[in-house]
Amino acid sequence: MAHQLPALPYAFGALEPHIDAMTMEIHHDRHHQAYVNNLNNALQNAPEFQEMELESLLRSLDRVPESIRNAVRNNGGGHWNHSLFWEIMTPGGSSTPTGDLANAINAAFGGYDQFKDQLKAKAVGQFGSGWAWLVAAPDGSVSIESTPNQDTPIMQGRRPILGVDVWEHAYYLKYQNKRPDYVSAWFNTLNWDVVAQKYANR
Ligand code: MN3
Repeated sequence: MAHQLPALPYAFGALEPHIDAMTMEIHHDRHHQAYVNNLNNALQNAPEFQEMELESLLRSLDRVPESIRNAVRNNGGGHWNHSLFWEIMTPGGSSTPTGDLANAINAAFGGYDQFKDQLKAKAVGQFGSGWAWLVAAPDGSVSIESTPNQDTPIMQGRRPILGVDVWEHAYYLKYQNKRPDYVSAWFNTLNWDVVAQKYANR
């Protein structure tokens, strides 16, 4: 079964004014769709990997034929990363972490504001295109990391529960070169209920 673009769980304009409707439409319908299409196209040359679930595929890149490995890495990573990205944003939802996740964030960073500062610094500091992540370890501890391009901590067997896309296509229409302003606004879109669920299921 071919990989498929997940439906956006809210309207393109639902995250205004923080993320504009045109950016959301192009980002989801064109960029994410292209990752899905390119992944499916690449896998046409490797039938034994077509049925593999996406996370398993991303953890098995060393077994993917070299002729399509980069295509699977870039487009499979892009598909996974964006699927998470749409899910953790919402026009509603709780605006700050609660419960066990709040405790883990406080333990790791000293508080929610400090967490935001550190994630923002990581996102702004990522040279060129990539992502910044909050990753949950099996023991419940959390950490911040970044990846270039469409690489994802999933490829190293780790569990990102939140990620911010810092490719220019994610913000350039509204924020132009002002990546820090985009990241600051993006925090207002987060659905901490969904992130907490992912933390619980780590
Ligand atoms: Mn993107």
